[in-house]
Amino acid sequence: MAAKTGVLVIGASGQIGTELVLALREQYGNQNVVAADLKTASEEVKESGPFELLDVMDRDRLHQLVVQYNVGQVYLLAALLSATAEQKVMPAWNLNTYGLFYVLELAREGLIDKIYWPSSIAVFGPNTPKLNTPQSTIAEPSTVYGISKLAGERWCAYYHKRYGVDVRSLRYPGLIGYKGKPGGGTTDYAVDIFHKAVSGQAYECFLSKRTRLPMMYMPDAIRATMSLMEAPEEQIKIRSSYNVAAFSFTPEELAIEIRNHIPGFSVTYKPDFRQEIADGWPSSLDDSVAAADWGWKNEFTLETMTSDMLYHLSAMAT
Ligand code: NAD
Ligand code: AKB
Repeated sequence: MAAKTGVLVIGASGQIGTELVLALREQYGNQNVVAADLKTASEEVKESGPFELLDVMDRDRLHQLVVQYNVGQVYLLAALLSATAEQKVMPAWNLNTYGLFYVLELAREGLIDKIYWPSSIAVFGPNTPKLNTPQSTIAEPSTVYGISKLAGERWCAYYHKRYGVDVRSLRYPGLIGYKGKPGGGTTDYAVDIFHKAVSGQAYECFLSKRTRLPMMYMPDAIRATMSLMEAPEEQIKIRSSYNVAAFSFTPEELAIEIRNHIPGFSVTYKPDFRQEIADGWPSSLDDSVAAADWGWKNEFTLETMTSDMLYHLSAMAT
């Protein structure tokens, strides 16, 4: 049987998809990587290869696209993130878990070969050790988003063990990038703050100044995702989801770092409901298992991420 060369990215118009589609197209060829989403994609994504409207909850349409494009790999990014999910509890649970089920079922039926599905630091909760959170530890999430991600992790491990499905996953920390806007998460402040800084405006932060969270720059997140997916199967020993880390900071530390480039930049703090979500998450992660299994190592630091973000956003503004 001919190899399945198609790659389908579901949720391609979001913060990660906007960048991941372009990286996958470089790797696998523009015409082989199909971007799909409920909403239209960036011009760069639409102009560089195929784009299809898709509601992942529509199983017939999902099946049709997989056959039409000879899809071997699916990257399932469609989800409702932590802050939005607290406002839309049942829709979030349904999308975040059934969307995954439908894709896992395609693999169980032999229609696709490999799945990438992101989990999150949100699987941890207030009882988890906060510093250097281990790969395996107490995970008692208190948000609908975290509960849905933890359930998803367990289903990934189950489908791998029971049916041999090649599903791979990372627990992303908060992701920071300049191409796509964040979509309703608790770590969104760390992107919004850059947009305000570059446009010469003050920023009102919805988390307190001393809330320390793990974060990662998007180029590292894309590299981690693609390395995980390309690693030989025998190296992938964790089939729930791998901790991956880069750096941690508080809003105050990020503001100080931005001020090294834009001295007059001002930030005020007005915590809202997202503070409680952030308070339940780790401050830093131990990613030594990912390092040992498939060679993960971040490249960007807080300092290099900040100067790169400011460079690109300033260039885009002129
Ligand atoms: P996002 O909200 O920016 O993008 C999600 C995309 O999914 C959107 O374009 C949306 O239109 C699409 N979508 C929603 N419902 C859909 C449906 N029914 N069918 C098809 N598409 C649908 O999210 P993101 O930041 O790009 O995150 C992608 C994945 O990574 C999610 O699973 C998220 O939980 C996970 N993650 C993200 C971060 C982060 O910091 N961005 C951190 C941890 C985990
Ligand atoms: C969110 O804040 O919801 C996401 C995440 C860490 O999963 N960025």
